[in-house]
Amino acid sequence: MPDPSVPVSSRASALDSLIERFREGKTAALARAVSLVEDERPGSQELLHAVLARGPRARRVGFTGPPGAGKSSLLAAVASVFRARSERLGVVAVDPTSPYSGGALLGDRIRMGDLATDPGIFIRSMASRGSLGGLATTTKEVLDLMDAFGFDRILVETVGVGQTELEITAAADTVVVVLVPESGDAIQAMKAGLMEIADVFIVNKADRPGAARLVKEIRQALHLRAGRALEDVPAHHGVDLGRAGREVGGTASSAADGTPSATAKPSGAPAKSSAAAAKPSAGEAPGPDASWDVPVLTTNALTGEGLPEVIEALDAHRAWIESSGELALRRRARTRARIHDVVDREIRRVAWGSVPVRERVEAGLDRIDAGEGTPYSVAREILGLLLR
Ligand SMILES: Nc1nc2c(ncn2[C@@H]2O[C@H](COP(=O)(O)OP(=O)(O)O)[C@@H](O)[C@H]2O)c(=O)[nH]1
Ligand SMILES: [Mg+2]
Repeated sequence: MPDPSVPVSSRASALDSLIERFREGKTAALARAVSLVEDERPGSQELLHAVLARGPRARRVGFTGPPGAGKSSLLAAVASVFRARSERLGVVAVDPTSPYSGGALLGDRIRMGDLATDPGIFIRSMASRGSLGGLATTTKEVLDLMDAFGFDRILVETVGVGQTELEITAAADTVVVVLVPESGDAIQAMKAGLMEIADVFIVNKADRPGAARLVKEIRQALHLRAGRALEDVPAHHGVDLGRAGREVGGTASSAADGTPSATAKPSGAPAKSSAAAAKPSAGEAPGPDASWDVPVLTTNALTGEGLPEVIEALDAHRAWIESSGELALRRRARTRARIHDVVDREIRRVAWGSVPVRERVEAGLDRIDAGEGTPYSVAREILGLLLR
């Protein structure tokens, strides 16, 4: 809602100068822009519109997995490698359980100490939406801001609690799922939907017992899934109905109540990249290399063991999504989901911010109490008012 105490003209000129400083690459302007978007303050949509026109460029890598798996440690290790390549990095940590503050990155000052003072890296931690998690639209908008600001790469950490974990596909081009021997077996990971979202699996804490067994289980589960998915794929590159249905289903369920359901595939989540799932759908030419074999790697984030293989896998996945057309598909799905999100958010704002609507709700409640209506009759009346 516009703040009536601030004259519109001065707000507009403040926004213009923010946009200008943002475009000049001033980090302070990025920080202000992020706050503006995060708090959904007046001007945030104009700001996003102004800076996003250029389209996405950054390489977005998401790390997800259970708390304590070593996501932050791995992210820090990976970040150091990319910094050594002179890449400019944006980092977003979404964790409802860790009280991140100021420059205290990712819950561990010591490991990230060097990075926290590096001007080539911009770090922001954000809250997830509600106790069930889920990436807030504003979080995805912050990633877009970082992209527009010109970072070469954006690293995102989300803690694996239900929807947040799966929704990382809506934010990242490459999804790294981090598990540890203690986090359970591959069947659990399969049930949690992790096989669908992982582009790279990492079994971290390889120094602990059970790492090799977990790697083997994950590989078996991936094969199982690829085999099963293959049965759904019609011959001769026909229409992949299974995939089309999933996409429509996910979108419909998120549009219906404004919140993605816990069971649905995250809205806009691109079809994932096992050999079978990457089969081209209707109208697409098969890419030069239409399949991606999800690597299952082991690391020790504390010693850096396995890190070169992780970097290699990230680079290989990048090359694959670019050459196969998968990146374009993922970006398109992401943009579609964003349009839905913004429309949903605006409809809610318009509906529940309207005084006549709120009055109708109260009047409707009185009628329901008097036995003269139901929530449905009142809702119909309100919709009639809004759509008039
Ligand atoms: N033994 C061992 N400990 C690790 C490893 N990676 C991370 N840790 C430790 O596990 C704990 C959780 O790590 P953190 O990166 O904060 O996990 P996150 O919650 O997934 O971000 C920290 O105490 C780390 O030092 C590893 O490879 N081996
Ligand atoms: Mg962490």
